[in-house]
Amino acid sequence: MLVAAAATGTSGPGLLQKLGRVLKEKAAGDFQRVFKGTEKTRAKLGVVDELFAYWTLEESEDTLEALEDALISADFGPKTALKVADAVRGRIRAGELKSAAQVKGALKSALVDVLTVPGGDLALPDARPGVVLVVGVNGGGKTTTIGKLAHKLRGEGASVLLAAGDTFRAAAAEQLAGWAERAGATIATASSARQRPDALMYSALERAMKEGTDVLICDTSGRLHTNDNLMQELSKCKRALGKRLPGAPHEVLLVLDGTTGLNMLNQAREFHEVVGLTGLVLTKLDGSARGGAIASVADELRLPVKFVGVGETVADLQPFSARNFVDALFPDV
Ligand SMILES: Nc1nc2c(ncn2[C@@H]2O[C@H](COP(=O)(O)OP(=O)(O)OP(=O)(O)O)[C@@H](O)[C@H]2O)c(=O)[nH]1
Ligand SMILES: [Mg+2]
Repeated sequence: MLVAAAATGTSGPGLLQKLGRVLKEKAAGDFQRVFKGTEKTRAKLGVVDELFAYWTLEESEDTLEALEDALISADFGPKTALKVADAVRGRIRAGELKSAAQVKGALKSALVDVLTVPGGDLALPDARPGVVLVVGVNGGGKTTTIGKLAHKLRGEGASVLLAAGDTFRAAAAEQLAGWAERAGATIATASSARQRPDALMYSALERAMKEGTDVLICDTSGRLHTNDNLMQELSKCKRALGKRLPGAPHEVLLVLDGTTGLNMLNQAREFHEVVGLTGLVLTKLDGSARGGAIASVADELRLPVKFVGVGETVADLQPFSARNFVDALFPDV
């Protein structure tokens, strides 16, 4: 009866804190979706297996250079590619790796290390409401991600309120309302055409607190990270939430379009500087051969990837597992 209990505000303590972990455990068996969703990036990296097929200890330096190039061509970024190649090089020199299979294993674990940043689960506080602010450039997949996430949280018995903070695009609130209906969440929309998004979020949070809602998720308009005014607006939204509830928002998630490639690093840097991100969501991985770029963002900004989007259905939002991601990109043949 968790659903009813949560809806009436009587769910037991700890529900919110557990949600992130529960979502991850449930998705652990969903490797196939991640595998399918990384098809294009994997194809791009197919050359790595060819390199290993001809690997010899004597010529390992050439292979490592070719490996670095292969990672760069799949958008891993020069710094990350070098870091990974160096980690493998160090282990070859230490005499730890003697076969191509061992070198491949070392490559994979170096990548898992790069992609593993502490705090990868959705982190919500013990007391409700947990507040999640979702930001990113235009069309990256923010609203879709919010809908999928709301669906998952409702499935775990949490009550969810969605704040239609995209007051810029006319159809945005309707799109979010569609997701709210499908997910069984409620929605808070602007009280007038002139209401600013920070004011809207402040009052949505007030409502969530009054109604005993477990999780408030705030949508925002897409904006370019180079547009100062719009970035400042985002900062205001964050402040408004914190003013109403100290500590809120508990999560500030940046949605990155998986087809963007390495330019996502600049986006992430700017958004992080202005609003202080707590995590990343990588969407549209299914349509991209450039998924490797996320490794650079995680590595250089030390931000955890929390979810990946590998398709348009609800089940296609997956809690991120570095191990699964790397296994999907470099399957053992
Ligand atoms: N294939 C695929 N499509 C996705 C994924 N996530 C989102 N999309 C699609 O990307 C398009 C844009 O998604 P939205 O959620 O509207 O993006 P947004 O960031 O809210 O866009 P704005 O509000 O205009 O900035 C939609 O057609 C989604 O269905 C994904 O993981 N895979
Ligand atoms: Mg949107």
